[in-house]
Amino acid sequence: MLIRRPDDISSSDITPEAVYQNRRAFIGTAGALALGGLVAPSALQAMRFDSGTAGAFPGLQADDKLTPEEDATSYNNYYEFGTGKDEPKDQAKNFKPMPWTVNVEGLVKKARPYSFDELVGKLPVQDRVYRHRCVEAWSMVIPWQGVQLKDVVARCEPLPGAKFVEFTTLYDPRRMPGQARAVLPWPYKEALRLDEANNPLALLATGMYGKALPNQNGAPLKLVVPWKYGFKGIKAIVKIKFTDKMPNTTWNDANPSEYGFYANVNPMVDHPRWSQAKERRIGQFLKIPTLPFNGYASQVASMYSGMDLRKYY
Ligand SMILES: Nc1nc2c(c(=O)[nH]1)N[C@H]1C(S)=C(S)[C@@H](COP(=O)(O)O)O[C@H]1N2
Ligand SMILES: [Mo]
Repeated sequence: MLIRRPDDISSSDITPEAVYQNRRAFIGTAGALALGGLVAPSALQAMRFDSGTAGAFPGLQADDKLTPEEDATSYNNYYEFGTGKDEPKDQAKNFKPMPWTVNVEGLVKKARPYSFDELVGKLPVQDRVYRHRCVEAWSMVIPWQGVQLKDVVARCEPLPGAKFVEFTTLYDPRRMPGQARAVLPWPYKEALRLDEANNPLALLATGMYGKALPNQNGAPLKLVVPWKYGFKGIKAIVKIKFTDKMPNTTWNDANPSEYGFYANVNPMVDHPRWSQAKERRIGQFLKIPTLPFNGYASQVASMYSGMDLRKYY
């Protein structure tokens, strides 16, 4: 017998049942938190906020709820530790992120290695609750801690000719077992235009949910650019290089017709194999509409004015 659903809900709006059943257990406390109008202090007490109001989190929508920490730390994309969503948590559990060195290279005043502390230490710590939209059409809402990328850029002292910033993940198959398989061209690389890197929304995250960044989320340093698809958010960064030419990026190299350099969230431009008009919010039942620039249009759209966003996807 058919199970009847309200007529106004089409089946494509409904999260596949197995996924829903899997997630149900975690929806409880944190999932019930509404972040639109106010931030419930109890569940976020471990966090420090910029100004203590939800207004500090532009881009959040009235219905957005914080994703349960358990979901954000157990449903991951991190192919260096396996291609299954549940694999990074397990396969990265013995990874030692410290000590950590980041090589700053290219068009900078002085190219040199920076220790983790030299790179991000003593910069103002940011607490930001951001929407996170994976190109695979699922999404989360995550409280990050980190530093503004623009502060790190300034610390690196780029030369006037620098127009792009390229980021590279650690390549060490002994520490990252997924790199033994050629599922991607290693090491993972990502890049931004310099003006994108200097946008106040862009972070280098060092923590989430008030704790140090878990290994499976990219410890000790992960890029967070909330108006772009999740694959731009490169994990375990060991190199930052300033260039005058648009760098190659891993997903674009692997499949240029499916993954562009810009990767701005855009419900109007479908992935060749699926629609990007809606998203499955992890932990929620009904799919929700995807927003231009993931809800951050008023902060970022001007950087792309005059560009054809179908061509520069
Ligand atoms: N080095 C590296 N970074 C990566 C990935 C990866 O496989 N390797 N996956 C990307 C993708 S597709 C997404 S959606 C996000 C997931 O980040 P999260 O696990 O913190 O949510 O990381 C991105 N950064
Ligand atoms: Mo993703």
